[in-house]
Amino acid sequence: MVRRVVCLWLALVPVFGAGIAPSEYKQRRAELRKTLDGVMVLFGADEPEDLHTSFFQETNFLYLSGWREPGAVMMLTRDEEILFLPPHDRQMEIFNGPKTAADDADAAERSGFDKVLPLSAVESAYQRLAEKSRDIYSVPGDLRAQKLLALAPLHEQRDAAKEISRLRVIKSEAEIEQITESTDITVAAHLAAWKAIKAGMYEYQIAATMTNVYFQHGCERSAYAPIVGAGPDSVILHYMTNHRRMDAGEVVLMDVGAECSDYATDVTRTVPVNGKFTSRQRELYEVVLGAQKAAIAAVKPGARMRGEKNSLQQIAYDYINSHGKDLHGDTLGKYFTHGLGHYVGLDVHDPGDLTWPLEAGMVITIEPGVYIPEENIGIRIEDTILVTPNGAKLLSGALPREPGEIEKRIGK
Ligand SMILES: [Mn+2]
Repeated sequence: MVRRVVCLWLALVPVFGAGIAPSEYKQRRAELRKTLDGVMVLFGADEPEDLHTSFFQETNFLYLSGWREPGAVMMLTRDEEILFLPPHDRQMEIFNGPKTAADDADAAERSGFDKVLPLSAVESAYQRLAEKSRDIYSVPGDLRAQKLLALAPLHEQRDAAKEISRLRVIKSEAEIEQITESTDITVAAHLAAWKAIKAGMYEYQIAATMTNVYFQHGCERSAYAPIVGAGPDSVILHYMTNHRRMDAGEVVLMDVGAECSDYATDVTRTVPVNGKFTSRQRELYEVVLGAQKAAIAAVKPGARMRGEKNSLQQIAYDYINSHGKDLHGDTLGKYFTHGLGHYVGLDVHDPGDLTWPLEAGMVITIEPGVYIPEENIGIRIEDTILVTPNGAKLLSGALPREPGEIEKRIGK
């Protein structure tokens, strides 16, 4: 009986998107390869030894390959693309399932790479490609890369992650579809939490309500550890303990987002535990909401998140600093203690320079906040937003932000 109920419910949820087509991964590599003055060496993630987590591919490697098996290496030049795979380890495969090796007949077809070689060929291939190369691109701080690079010193070293971020920052249609899906499911998670919230519940119960929604939808993990903080916990920016009882008269800040089909989203709402903001909470809430609206209104191609006079960061700060006061009559700007936003994609904090001018196809968050420990009130409102040719599309816009609308839905 229980099983039937669950199945019925699942039948009502949206069907997963098609994911990223193999041809798109190949096209991404082709775009990147055109820009290279040498060889790029990338190391994929290894099988984790920590049993807390299953295998997840490193995101630059994933972006360029879609390859989901551990221990792989990739080399890219203008003329060549090679994937290196570890040999079969039958003992490991008993535990972790069958894997692909370079000598499997279908290795090239499965990977979409022109050439697939065994891991043992990495050094010789690198020396051959480095000989013809001006620059070597690798991810700074990757020890495996450093060891390999020592085989061909005297080359110009360049940051592979930076080069790849120029591509990653502009999302394709398929990527926008995936982020939209993660966001839709996350909005459903927030709404489920709102319905459940009541005084006396524990923060972890709200976190569990939310993660349950997206795991039931088949999302593979949280895009970041869920943050559910009430009262004094609401002022801690990355509070992840989620272990305190929530009481009437407090606000609860929920910064929770899913990762579905590899793509993240990032959504925060702050609501009253007993369904009604105090007048002080509402006053502060309106300041943060006003700042968010002012910043979102300024989102368009050419605008900048940071680094110039009229940046979105400055617009939000100026709004907060010119509206409302603390208990001592001081302005509120000093309580906005973090950046206004970041790129979102395969990573919740997707790579890219926040001083770059915005372009259509970028996905960002706008998340002003005010945190006043003295009053045990922390308020953050965060939406995931697509930059369009004319402005902004709130991908998480289906989740209410107006305080009156929120009050109508808490605990109901
Ligand atoms: Mn965020």
